[in-house]
Amino acid sequence: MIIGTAGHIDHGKTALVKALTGVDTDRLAEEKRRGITIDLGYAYTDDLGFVDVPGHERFVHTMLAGASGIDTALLVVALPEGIRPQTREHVQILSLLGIDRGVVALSKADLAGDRVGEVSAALAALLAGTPLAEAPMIPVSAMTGQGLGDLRAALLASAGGSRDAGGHARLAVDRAFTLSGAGLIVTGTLVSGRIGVDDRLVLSPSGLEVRVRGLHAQNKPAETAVAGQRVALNIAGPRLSKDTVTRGDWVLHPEIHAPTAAIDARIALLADAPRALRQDAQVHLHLGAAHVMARASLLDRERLEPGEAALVRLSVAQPIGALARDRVVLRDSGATCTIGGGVVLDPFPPRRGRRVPARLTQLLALDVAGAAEALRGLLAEAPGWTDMAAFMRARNVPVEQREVLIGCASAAAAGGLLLSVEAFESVREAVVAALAAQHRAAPEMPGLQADRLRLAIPLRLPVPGFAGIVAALLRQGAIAQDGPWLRLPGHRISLSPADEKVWAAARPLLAAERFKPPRVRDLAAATGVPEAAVRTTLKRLQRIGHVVEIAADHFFLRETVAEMAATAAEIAASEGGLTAASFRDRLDNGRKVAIQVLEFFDKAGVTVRSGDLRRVRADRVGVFGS
Ligand SMILES: Nc1nc2c(ncn2[C@@H]2O[C@H](COP(=O)(O)OP(=O)(O)O)[C@@H](O)[C@H]2O)c(=O)[nH]1
Ligand SMILES: [Mg+2]
Repeated sequence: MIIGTAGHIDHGKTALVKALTGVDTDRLAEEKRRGITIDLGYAYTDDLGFVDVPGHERFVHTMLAGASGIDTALLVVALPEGIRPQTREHVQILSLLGIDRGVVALSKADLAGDRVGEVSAALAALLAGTPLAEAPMIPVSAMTGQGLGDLRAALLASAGGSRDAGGHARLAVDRAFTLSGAGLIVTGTLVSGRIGVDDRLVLSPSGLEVRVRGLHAQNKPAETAVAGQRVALNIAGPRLSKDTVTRGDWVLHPEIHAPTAAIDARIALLADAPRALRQDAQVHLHLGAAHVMARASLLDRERLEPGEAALVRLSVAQPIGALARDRVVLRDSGATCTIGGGVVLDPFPPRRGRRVPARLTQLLALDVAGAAEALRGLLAEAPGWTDMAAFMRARNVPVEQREVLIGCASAAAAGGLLLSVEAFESVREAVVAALAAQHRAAPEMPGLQADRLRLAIPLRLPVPGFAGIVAALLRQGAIAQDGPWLRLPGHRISLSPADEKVWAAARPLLAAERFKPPRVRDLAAATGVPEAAVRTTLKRLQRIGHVVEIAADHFFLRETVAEMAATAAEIAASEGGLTAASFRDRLDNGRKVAIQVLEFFDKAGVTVRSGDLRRVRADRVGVFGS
């Protein structure tokens, strides 16, 4: 259990942590000299772990880095002073971070024990409606020891459920230092998963590789650490040094290393925020232990008034690590006050169409805690599909848990997409309808190639996704495939009566002099069919594989082209290469036609020419069939 202190400066936070643990967390010389906490301090007993934060208004960003990793808050309010500005601001921050467990210490009871009623009434009003509304209030004195036993008991009682140990490991770094003899140490809260000695992880957003040489969990040496613990990792890696790690970095599993420059979030503006949030306002964004400048673009309105909530795109100049359900806190551009915050809905949002109604509906569907529920809700909205890798990464779902999740959401997975059963069904219907229409319009054609088919259906699916769905439909037997052609299982190629007539007349003529067949003009003359009609018919016959146009208006039977390719291969094998002369001699078709055929073979990749000699590619020689 990690307890974070909160409250105005000088209200006795550090003194209470010391009274409870014996540890003085004000360890910096400057902290000693000025008598204030400047950086995060850490103290542990056997059963409690404390993150002590500064109360000074100038160090609220540090308080935020510490508070983002805690489970339980110890809100300290000095009885002589009562509620002060950072009492309010820290309460707001705890509330925005969703921290719903905590204890209020009414400190310095030795100085103003008679103010308990008054201060606790004011606090009850401040906390009303926040997640800490029910927190117990205990008068204490670090000086006399009054109430410390009760305080400790209340803190232990407020310990809650553990965090998500199922996801990939993700540690929010709040400190990095070197220790002589050990090397680089990073500390932070493990917000999900587990980390073990020898694990290979990534420092994010920099992407540097990290190997875990050793670790401490809750200040004790350990083999593994689990979500919810404060962890110190001794890490090593090429190019890794104290200067390459900063507060706000993540140490995480490579699978969830995906720095992002844009985050779609649900943001609430505090009721007492000084002003409305305008379109594209600059804000300080706090996420995990990170703190960066961001631009806030309102997605569903032009202005966000205090007390209201909106969908907001937060854009940052340098990509940061963020996942769905991460809490964010916003402070004003001058970093003088906390103005609001909320929860990340989509850490990998699309670049385009951020404000279209369908997109906003999707974002609302994602605004639930459970991954399966979010997936089901998302797929229930148009277009009914989403990218599987991005969804699973955003929700930190490891591969071995995906099948169950997909099942719980009643979704289908194909080609890297997740689809609702209805969406899959409507793609199937659209594919079948498009093929049926194609077969009706062009009965002489074998069907449609995959990309034409993809563009022929109303859903705009990405190429690999559509390929996956096609594969599934082929497995189901809903469609069939011939080479690159997709068709309905029952489709048989048929020529129109007019084409049938031309083909019947032309075919024997093409076969009679197969290596030097008549050209389109000669066929027209011989059959009495207009030249243009002969040409279109032959082009159609070429598409379905009956003939091949070797040169303009010069069609050969497909099986003849296959035969000529085999002949070329034979010559090349027996003579150690293929010349135009030997090819012409074998086919007896004259030098001009022989060369045209060879040049066609060059283009088709059947032959490769160097000077006067060609070689035949064994892997291509059969492309025209047998
Ligand atoms: N009389 C009295 N003084 C206290 C008590 N707790 C803290 N102080 C004093 O209040 C001042 C601020 O305490 P500190 O713990 O540094 O406050 P923080 O800024 O909230 O961490 C110090 O001078 C402490 O000695 C207490 O219970 N009784
Ligand atoms: Mg302090």
